[in-house]
Amino acid sequence: MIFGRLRETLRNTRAKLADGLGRLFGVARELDDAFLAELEAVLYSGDLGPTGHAVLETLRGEYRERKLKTTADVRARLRELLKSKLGEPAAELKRPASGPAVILVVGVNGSGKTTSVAKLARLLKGEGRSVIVAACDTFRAAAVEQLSTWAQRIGVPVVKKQAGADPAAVAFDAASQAAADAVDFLIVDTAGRLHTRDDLMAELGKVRRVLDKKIPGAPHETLLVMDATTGQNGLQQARQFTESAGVTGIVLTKLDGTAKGGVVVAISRELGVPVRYVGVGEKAGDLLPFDPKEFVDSLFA
Ligand SMILES: Nc1nc2c(ncn2[C@@H]2O[C@H](COP(=O)(O)OP(=O)(O)OP(=O)(O)O)[C@@H](O)[C@H]2O)c(=O)[nH]1
Ligand SMILES: [Mg+2]
Repeated sequence: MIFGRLRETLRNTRAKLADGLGRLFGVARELDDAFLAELEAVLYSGDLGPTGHAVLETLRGEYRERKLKTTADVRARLRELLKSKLGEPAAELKRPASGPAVILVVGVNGSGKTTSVAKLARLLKGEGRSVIVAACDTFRAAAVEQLSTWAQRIGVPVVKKQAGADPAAVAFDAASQAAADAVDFLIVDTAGRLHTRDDLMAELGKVRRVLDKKIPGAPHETLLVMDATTGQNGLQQARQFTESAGVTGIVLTKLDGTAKGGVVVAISRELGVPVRYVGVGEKAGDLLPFDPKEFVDSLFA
């Protein structure tokens, strides 16, 4: 991830989290319980959630054991702990030994799915991969148009049907075309849905089965698109989505517009699936592969 770019994106998060950390660590102070309480409040304001609390418990324990003697010790250890909570960067997107890799994109309404499909198509195309996209959000005519417009701009083919068509039928056509053209990636856009809507979750199941029938093993990745501005609230929703929809990775969008960037730490920790990409704006180029270590460094920069 381009460091400057991420740093800029995290402006709002930094305003709370990083500047809070800067204020705390910027002045010479004794390390005491009050300092640790203030640190916990700063992490809380940055939306680190329970992860922030867990980190603080570790720091308090080490302070009591006199392993941490100064606020500088705490700063270094905090950085280490956050990095370890975030884990390693996600591995490459899963791909079959031969044939197209299929990426299914899911999430609640308005989270940024269609935009992310387009951005991802552009990213992969930029790496020299051949890509097609499928407009399986047939719920609204505007959705098909939106993806078609993006696809044209980016220069990738789009498979679509009229609004109201069965999403699984679009998936079938798209998988057939992807296999026939032997493209590297097929990216499938879907309609927004809540995990609580059994009928819509069943529809998603049908899309998955159709993809798998045409391209065995598909979808190889199921990316849940999550709006970072929902912070901890979105996390609960994401947890249930992850369980019921076979999610293998997260795309965290709108990181540019939020002070809740700390939610990244909580997501990686609590959902058990990696944050793969972050959305940092509305343009086609505004999707960055997510690197946990750079994220932490940009908070402390
Ligand atoms: N600032 C910012 N805006 C974003 C980002 N990603 C998406 N958006 C905006 O969020 C809005 C919704 O994006 P869509 O891609 O249409 O969302 P969706 O999940 O496909 O929506 P539905 O299909 O209606 O469920 C649009 O105005 C996008 O431009 C991002 O990373 N940053
Ligand atoms: Mg959409």
